[in-house]
Amino acid sequence: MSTPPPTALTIAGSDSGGGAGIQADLRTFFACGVHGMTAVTAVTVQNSLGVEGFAEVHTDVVTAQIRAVTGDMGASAAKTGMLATAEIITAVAKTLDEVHIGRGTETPFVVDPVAASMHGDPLLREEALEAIRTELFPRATLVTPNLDEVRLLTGVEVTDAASRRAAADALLALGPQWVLVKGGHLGDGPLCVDLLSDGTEYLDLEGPRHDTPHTHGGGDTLASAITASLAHGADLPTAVRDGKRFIERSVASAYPLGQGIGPVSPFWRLV
Ligand code: PXL
Repeated sequence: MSTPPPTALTIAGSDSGGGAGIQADLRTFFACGVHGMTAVTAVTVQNSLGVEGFAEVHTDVVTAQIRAVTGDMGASAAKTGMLATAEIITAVAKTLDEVHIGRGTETPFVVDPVAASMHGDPLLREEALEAIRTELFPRATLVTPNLDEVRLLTGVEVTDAASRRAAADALLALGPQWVLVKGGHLGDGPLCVDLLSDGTEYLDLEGPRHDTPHTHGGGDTLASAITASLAHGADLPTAVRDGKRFIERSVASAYPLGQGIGPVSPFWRLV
């Protein structure tokens, strides 16, 4: 017998193509030495060419999954991905309070506010944005929006360093402890700049931009790597730096698979 690794819970949707969503989270948790547990919120029908549709999981089943795993195995950290509807978001928020996960507890909670797939297919009903703002963000240790999600959530269009900072402040006003404004979708220069802030510190985190179309699951993999590092006990800025190193290598090792957008590879560490 061995000592159990730290545990991490992902509350997210299934990607039948295996590159994003729950599947990306589990690949990443595994590669980062964390035991992954899941509360599935929706089942998408998709491949590398796009999302054909999805079915939501009943809210009672979503919350029962969270209670079942946390009550028995405990969670060292948790994250959310695709939550699909306002009803699921409200039920998840209530249940996280009940099981003591999120801001004000000892268990860090990362919110990746997934709104659409890389192909632009919606993964969240429009009316659910308000539930993300009011129910999820105030409970989050960290939120990790990309620039499209920043615009949807705050109305701020990020085009430069000043608007990036304005976006961070607008997101912090919604109540998370930290925000990571991901700059990967901005421009095509050699660097991607993300801004990490808790309203006191504003840290520009630079990384190389890799010239690849195969970035399916990139956001999920970053948020999961950060969650895994938090599960190992890292402080928040350290976990974000760990996560960024992990996603850079995962993007550099991305592979073409199918006829569309291939997945990033969390397995770079194992080959
Ligand atoms: O990468 C965002 C994402 C999250 N969750 C699911 C997805 C996707 C993107 O396609 O399918 C289930």
